[in-house]
Amino acid sequence: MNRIITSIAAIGIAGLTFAGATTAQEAMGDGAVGAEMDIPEALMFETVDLDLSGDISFEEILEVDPEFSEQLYAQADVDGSGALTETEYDVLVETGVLVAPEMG
Ligand SMILES: [Ca+2]
Repeated sequence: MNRIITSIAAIGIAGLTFAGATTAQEAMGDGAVGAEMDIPEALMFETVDLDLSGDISFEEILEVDPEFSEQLYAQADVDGSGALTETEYDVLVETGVLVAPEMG
């Protein structure tokens, strides 16, 4: 239970960053689907789920960010299943906790 509370706190903090990004996107006047963020292809669930298992393993996260901490992964895994569902993974992306690797 304690882990879930910690997780919610972490997402709350990251959410502050997310709110800023949303505002910036609105400022661009894109007018696109409100719920969808402009997620780089490298961070899209379908891209990261390398083995097409339908969830994101810690190893798959490391392919995106080799420095990603196991602790953060455990916090993102809200139901403690050991893998991230698309919903759990999206939280990491939308809060900016997981960022795309630098290109080039
Ligand atoms: Ca997978």
